[in-house]
Amino acid sequence: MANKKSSPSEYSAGHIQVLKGLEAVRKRPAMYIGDISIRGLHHLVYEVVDNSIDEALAGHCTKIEIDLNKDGSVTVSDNGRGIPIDIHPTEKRPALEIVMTVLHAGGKFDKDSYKVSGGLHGVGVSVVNALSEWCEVEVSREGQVHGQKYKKGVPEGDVKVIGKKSKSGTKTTFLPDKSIFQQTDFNFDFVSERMRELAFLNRDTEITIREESTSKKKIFHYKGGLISFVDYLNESRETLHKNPIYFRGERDDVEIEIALQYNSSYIENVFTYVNNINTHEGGTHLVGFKAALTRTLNSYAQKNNLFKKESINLTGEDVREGITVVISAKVMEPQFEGQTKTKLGNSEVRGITESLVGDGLAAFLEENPKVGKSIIEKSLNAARSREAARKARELTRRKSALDSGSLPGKLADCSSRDAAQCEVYLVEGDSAGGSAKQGRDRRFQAILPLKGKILNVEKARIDKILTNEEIRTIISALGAGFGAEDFDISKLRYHKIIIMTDADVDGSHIRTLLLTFFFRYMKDLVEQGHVYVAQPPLYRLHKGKREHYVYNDDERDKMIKRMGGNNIAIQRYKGLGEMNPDQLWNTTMDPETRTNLLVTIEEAIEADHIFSILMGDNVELRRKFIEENARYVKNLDV
Ligand code: 0RA
Repeated sequence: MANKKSSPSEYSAGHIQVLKGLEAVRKRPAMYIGDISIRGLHHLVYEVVDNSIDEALAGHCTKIEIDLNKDGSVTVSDNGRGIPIDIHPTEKRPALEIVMTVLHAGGKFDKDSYKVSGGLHGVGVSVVNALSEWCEVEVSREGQVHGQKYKKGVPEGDVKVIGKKSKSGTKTTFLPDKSIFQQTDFNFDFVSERMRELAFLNRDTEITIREESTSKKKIFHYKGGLISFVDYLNESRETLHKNPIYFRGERDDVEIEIALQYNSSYIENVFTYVNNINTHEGGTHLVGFKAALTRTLNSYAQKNNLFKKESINLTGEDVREGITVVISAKVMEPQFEGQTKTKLGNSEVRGITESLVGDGLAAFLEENPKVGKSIIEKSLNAARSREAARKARELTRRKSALDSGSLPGKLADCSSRDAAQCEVYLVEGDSAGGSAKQGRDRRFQAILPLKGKILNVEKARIDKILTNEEIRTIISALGAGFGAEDFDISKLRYHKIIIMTDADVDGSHIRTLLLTFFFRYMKDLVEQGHVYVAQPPLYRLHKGKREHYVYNDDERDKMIKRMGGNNIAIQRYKGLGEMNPDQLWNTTMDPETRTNLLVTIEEAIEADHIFSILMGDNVELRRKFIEENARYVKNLDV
């Protein structure tokens, strides 16, 4: 891996350090970017964009452009100040080269600004460089363009002046290394979703994404910031008040921004960020917000006699029913904790958020009594149905359906008790359930056939949801409870939950309903990667002794060519029930050969948006959405 252009005498301790660093990254890429799947691949883009976002946070960049190029490379350009090119005092190399080649060198030049530095982001652009077949960077500063090129992170030459330009900025192009990543095709929609999110969170930044091969282009620029974000999230929902409520405040180098709006659903929809990173596990900003919301609404209701004669105390869950809220904190030195390092730990943020929301909300309620009244009424309804739910739960417990001690009769359990090894198939229909039971490896595979209608949880409140037979069966089979407060993933009886439905309209409907349920009431399950979708084959191609299963029309056509034209018997599976137990095992259930799709909520906002539109009330929006997003909702009956 030596840099051939440097003569041995030019070798310095710095160079050797760089080569060691690059080697470490290329040897263990997952340590730096999470994994080497399509997810890790996309992190490369987000990492580079984050650097431009940092420049925007510092107040020096207003435009970011992302180009997915035809040759598979990606270009990220911004109109910031440009990465400094002056010679680093101790390293004796241009700062630009250090940033591009030394691990974690990125942020050291500009201390007094908010920096992305947690989770998977913030590892530095040198990691992207190390994992790229080639990379080139162009920095425009003080009238000149400076450039440097790299192969697998190693400079091909020095930083050179390569042109003139009056406007400043940084432009980075990289081609991910095919020998590192499982897959190197970027997905326009994935990248778009993250760019949309960043644009909501940074209202002054305009983000453009283009795809050369399809000429697709999107420009995201939301001058309303978090308010636009909440409008977007509630787009398909019936809101209780016209405009989102907005707070912003700053104290001791912590900046907090919050927008919230109630809607008529029963869902608590909370997104929290620190320095633009989604804090999936919450943290002190969320704790402060929740405390202030509960306290302020209770005292407002007391003071204005809105509880009437009822002696009621609204709980946190009551006041958050039907709320959509986005919290964005900017913290100088964030501490990230939790399993996935997405929980804010800084204790000072709690009090700052709590007093901002407390004061701001109290003032808002005084000025908007009508809105105040409707929020309290909504919360009171939640409190009453919480009581009803408690009774329903007790009832079902007594019937022992939700009691972890007894399992549903329909469940064909596996023999292993080691949850980490166990998987449960949620199978559409009794006949497929029967085949699955016969075909499975009963040591670690359990089968739960689902027959009845699964409730649309987007439209029902928890007490109603709990009366649904199929849902109760699922809850008790999984053994970990449900709901934001009660779901306890450590009690989960199977670490893989695999949804196996027919490849038709009904099948995808059931799949969507199940995913919606998991997403809303067992979020950790999805967030921690326990939910999978089985991929049964669509066709069986058969000629003489040869037999092949294929999973889509494309593969079918290719396989027909490979098998040689005519006399091929093509069987199209309309449902899982048409496969015998052996076939089902061989094609769909055998861990050695199957391909399950892991359901992730990397795109949690998109998931919320899709679910709310597909399952919500707004028929016109749904029709439009399906027309525009055929890709997401293929075959979906809604
Ligand atoms: C530190 C200092 C300065 C600029 C940047 C970082 C910077 C980094 C990136 C990464 C992508 N785009 C960027 N744009 C700017 C400027 C210091 C100065 O000019 O005084």
